[in-house]
Amino acid sequence: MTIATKKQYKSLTKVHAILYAKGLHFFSEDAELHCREIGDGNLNYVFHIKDAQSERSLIIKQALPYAKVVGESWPLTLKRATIEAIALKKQAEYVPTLVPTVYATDEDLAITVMEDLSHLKIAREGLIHLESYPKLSRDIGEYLAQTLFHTSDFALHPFEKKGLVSEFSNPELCKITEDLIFTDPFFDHETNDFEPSLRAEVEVIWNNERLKLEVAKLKRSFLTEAEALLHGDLHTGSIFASETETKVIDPEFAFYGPIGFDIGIFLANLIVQSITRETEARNTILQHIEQTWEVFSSTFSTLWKSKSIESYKDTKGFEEYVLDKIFRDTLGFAGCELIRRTIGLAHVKDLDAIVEEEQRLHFKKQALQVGKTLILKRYDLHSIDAVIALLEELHK
Ligand code: SR1
Ligand code: MG
Repeated sequence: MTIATKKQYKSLTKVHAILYAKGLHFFSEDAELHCREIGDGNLNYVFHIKDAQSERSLIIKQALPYAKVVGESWPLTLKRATIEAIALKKQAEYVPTLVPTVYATDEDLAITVMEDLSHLKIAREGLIHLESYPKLSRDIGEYLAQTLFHTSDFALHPFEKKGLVSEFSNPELCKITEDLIFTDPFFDHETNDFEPSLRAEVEVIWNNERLKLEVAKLKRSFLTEAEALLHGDLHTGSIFASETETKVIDPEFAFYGPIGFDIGIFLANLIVQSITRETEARNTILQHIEQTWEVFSSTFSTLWKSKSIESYKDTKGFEEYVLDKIFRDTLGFAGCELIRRTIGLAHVKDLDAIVEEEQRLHFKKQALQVGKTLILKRYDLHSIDAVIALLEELHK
């Protein structure tokens, strides 16, 4: 009789990672494997393993039992490795070319073994260095429409959809978002982090009851609206890109939430880029912002017409109502992301790496301003063009 025993979790070193890779039988027996730890995110180890001779390579990603960005004092569930792996597999059903292939998973060690994408660059890094990603917004618009439509009630039998809602229950990672995006930045909370020169602007936010009411509504949507399987953390650091390829990685925050959340997070990170750029380079980003929404909404609409199982799909006005709700949510969530990336715990390099202080503070103030406007005016901005006009206005 074989009794399956749980392996004891321990965090990998580079030597362990090589031994682990050898056990996968992905490389030949005599391969001489080289390993680099390349994780630059907030939460995990990422080992890049390569056989120099055959050029074969793979990634071993391991979740740590705490948040790397803070340290061991912030314990974090290892279940997020499983969530990430099952989310990648689910997304691959709809957008196989836009996500990395998962080769193996190991729940006890919180490991996901996957395709090596190191020939690509993290989009945030590339964008900061003004690299051009002509496919980025088309691919992300497509990714958003396909993954969000196909995992929603518009495409799935209610039993299947509710099964997925429960499979993707991710309370601890959701709590991070609830705190870091929707709560802490709007109060004088210890996790916040901002330059003393921004205090006046920050206090205006903390004292703005109208703004806080709108953020409370958005937080409530995030907490209660299980519309579709979200990536949950779709910022430009969760995307690998080149001129010809786009791959969305890192869905450890995946759960069932409001459709506009993924779109809003992505657009907010593009907006940060647009704020920091000069005219011509800025236009490229504004086009990406416009195109993301256009590709998302037109693809979602095509899927609605061709694949929706909803009895009311042909009822006049219903599709428009759904897309309009997604658009308003998108703007509101984008606003929250802009504010938290500027004054909350987890910042972005696009702003923080600007050495010249006056310039950096100027851009940060603009990010806060746009964030507030998107939240407060989300019912007055009637199209993505209105959002672009708002961003252009900043530079007049
Ligand atoms: C403690 S985790 C901080 C942030 O990093 C992740 O990428 C998420 O965006 C989270 O809010
Ligand atoms: Mg991440």
